[in-house]
Amino acid sequence: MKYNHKKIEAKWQKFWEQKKLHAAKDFSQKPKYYALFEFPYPSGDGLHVGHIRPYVGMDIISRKRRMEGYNVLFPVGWDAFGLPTENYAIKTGISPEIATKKNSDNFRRQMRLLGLSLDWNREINTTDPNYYKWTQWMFLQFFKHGLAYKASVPINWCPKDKIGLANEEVIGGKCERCGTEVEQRQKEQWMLKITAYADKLLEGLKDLDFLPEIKRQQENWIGKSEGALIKFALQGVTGQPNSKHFVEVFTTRPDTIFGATFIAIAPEVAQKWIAVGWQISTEVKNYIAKTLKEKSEAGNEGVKEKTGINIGIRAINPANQEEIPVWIVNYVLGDVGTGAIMAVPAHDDRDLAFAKAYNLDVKPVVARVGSFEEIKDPISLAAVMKKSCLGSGFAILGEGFLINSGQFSGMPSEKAKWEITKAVGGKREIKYKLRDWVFSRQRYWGEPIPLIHCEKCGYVPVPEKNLPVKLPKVKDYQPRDDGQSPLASVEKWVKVKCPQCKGIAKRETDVMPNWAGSSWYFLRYTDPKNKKNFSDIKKLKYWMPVDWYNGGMEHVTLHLLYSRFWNQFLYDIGVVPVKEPYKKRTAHGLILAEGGMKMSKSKGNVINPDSLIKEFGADALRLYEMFIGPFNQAVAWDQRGIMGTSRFLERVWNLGSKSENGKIKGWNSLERLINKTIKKVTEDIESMSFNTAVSAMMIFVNECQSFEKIPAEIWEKFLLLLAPFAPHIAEELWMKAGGKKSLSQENWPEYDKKLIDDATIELLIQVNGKVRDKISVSKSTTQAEAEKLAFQSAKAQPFIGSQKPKKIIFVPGKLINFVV
Ligand code: ANZ
Ligand code: ZN
Repeated sequence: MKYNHKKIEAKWQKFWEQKKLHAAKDFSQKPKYYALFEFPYPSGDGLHVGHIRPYVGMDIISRKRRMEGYNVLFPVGWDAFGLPTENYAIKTGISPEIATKKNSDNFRRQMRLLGLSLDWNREINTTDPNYYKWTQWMFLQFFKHGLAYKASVPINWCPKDKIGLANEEVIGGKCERCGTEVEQRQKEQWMLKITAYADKLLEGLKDLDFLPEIKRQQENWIGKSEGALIKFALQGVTGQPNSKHFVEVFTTRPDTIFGATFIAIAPEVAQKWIAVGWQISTEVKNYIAKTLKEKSEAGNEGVKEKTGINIGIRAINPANQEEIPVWIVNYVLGDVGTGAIMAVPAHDDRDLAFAKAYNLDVKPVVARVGSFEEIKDPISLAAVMKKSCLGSGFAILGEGFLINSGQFSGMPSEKAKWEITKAVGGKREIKYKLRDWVFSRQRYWGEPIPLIHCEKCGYVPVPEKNLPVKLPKVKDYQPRDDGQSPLASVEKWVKVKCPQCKGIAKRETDVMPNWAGSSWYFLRYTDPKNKKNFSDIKKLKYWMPVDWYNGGMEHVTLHLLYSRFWNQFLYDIGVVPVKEPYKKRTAHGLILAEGGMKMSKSKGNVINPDSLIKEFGADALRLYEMFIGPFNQAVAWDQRGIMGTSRFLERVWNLGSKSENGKIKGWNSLERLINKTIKKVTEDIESMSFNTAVSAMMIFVNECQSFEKIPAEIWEKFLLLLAPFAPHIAEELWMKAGGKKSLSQENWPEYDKKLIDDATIELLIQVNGKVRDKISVSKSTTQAEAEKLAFQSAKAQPFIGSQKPKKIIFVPGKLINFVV
């Protein structure tokens, strides 16, 4: 019988669903396992082959876990609020609800065709009022705990999309979505105070099993740095009494203070000085004006060339009382730290570049050595400094031992940081790069922020019993030219009574950003239909945390951080049972178009899975997605690849008829191979080395080609291994081989350690009892292999001769002796 993927795949998909084989059971004798991938945004274009990669990866994990005896939760849903659907509504007039329904129907259909072992009873949709009721409820908890506040903030404004963008959504000064140049605008926005959780988010990372790269990116994003605020007295200020003037700098390297050769302040700071009456020359004033203009034009990218001007004021270094000049420069930011720095050209690249351009002093004060011994005498110190990269234009970065630093010379720099801070009367200070989360959009397709504004009472929460605040129907989805949400035009909806004083009040018309619903969706899967709560605490206790979460690298600093913050907050107010939502987080690489370009609709190089499934089958597609390359790396699509996996499956199919009970010739070597394959596939799945797992299975199948018959016992083990990767064909062949249960109810195969021990040993080659050669071989080398090797041995072969030996004695793992 020919391999008919269409028939087989439809048959098993129906079977799994009818028998509810992939449904997660709340509470069970079995241990639980929660496997998760990032739920998709249901776009109008349907799935493309890049989406599928993480889905299949996590499906393999889930299927393996079921076979290992776990009660698995493997859910899916739709992250459906957001711009593309809204822009589609603006263009076509089709309501976002209708478009979302159509798109998610299509995604669901495609995911079913792939044979993903999802629990379809737990499907969720962030735009369903029964879902966003709880997103709103959670927002109110933030509000009640003082973590949601309104502030006027400079925002990145996309003039085309008419939307405020988070910093993360601005790429190279342009809107991430449409590529339009982003403007800066001052706007009232709702903010979530994620900065209050900066330390908890850092601390929490320590015990998590996240890829090191993921941890590093989150740490950098939070950007904790410990430094000091240090005051420098000023001299030569005119227009104000001289005595009390000083400038305060923020530095992460107070240990380098003896190397400070000038003070650099931002033009914004200089402006403040002028505002309080300092007299500054016209030349300097012109420089300030010019620089401020330049800075605003350069936007987020910052200025290209460093410029500055010496303003004639002098600062006294509190460490050694030396006078150093004060400069206004364009590379110090007005809104970071104090807007003023002590510049240490020898140890900071930016300061060095500037000092070179303006001919300022460079004074090294830290030697990069592992111990003070290395620089104790002047000669070795000179040698160390000569080797430093200063000469070639790079600052000396990092820790070391202090030199040229008065009584601190010889001290390790880490220690010197705080000793010097103390000595100069500075203040130790912790700073973060993390900023609060802009949490409102002036658009339509999002969760309405459930607040009411009353002239008398201020912002008042919508009472819980009135949640959800549903999105009203509108005729026009276009944002208004005044920058307000289209909701602002729905007067009947906006006008409400104040819940507190019953006076006339107005609803908030901003909606939440598209990161809101995805910040807690993993909680909802544990109890998706609950009407009384976002989830039953008992179910949360049973299922949480997520055991394995896979997602994109591009979400590491946004969604992953936001959702950890969200969960930590819910934990703190006692409504979720675990501090950290995800135990383990991995990431997949992108799939690029043939030739290595990014797949995109505009380039017309997107590959849709529908036709591939039709032609080659879901199993072949799944297998190719896993075989295409290392899971965590970007790889280019190659149509020949899927033809290859499809041919492989045909070969597997044909092998099915070779399986036979009982022992057969050559069984030993095949038995060893299947055990090795079990070990390889078992371990490779755990490290997401799916590609090498597939190639191990290919090696096994190749080996089988040379056998007339295959022992049923071995064949069945192979099918168990194949099941997570190509589940349909595996089920069909399993049934044909006499299997009674679905493979998901069978046990994951184990390997026999004795049969795969691959330690190498020295094998003696003897001829008539005399050792003629020693070769290192694997411990499991068979007699046949050993004979072959002996004949290849240049040392032993002449003694064996070409005649057939009278007798061959083989002691596995020790020796082979030819009697000639
Ligand atoms: C002296 C120094 C010596 C510094 C040295 C660095 C190296 P991170 O670590 O990124 O937080 N800085 C402070 N405020 C600044 C501002 N408003 N604009 C531009 N740069 C500013 O950076 C902290 C360092 O960035 C601070 O430590 C300061 O330079 C600079 F060998 O002070 B440092
Ligand atoms: Zn009121």
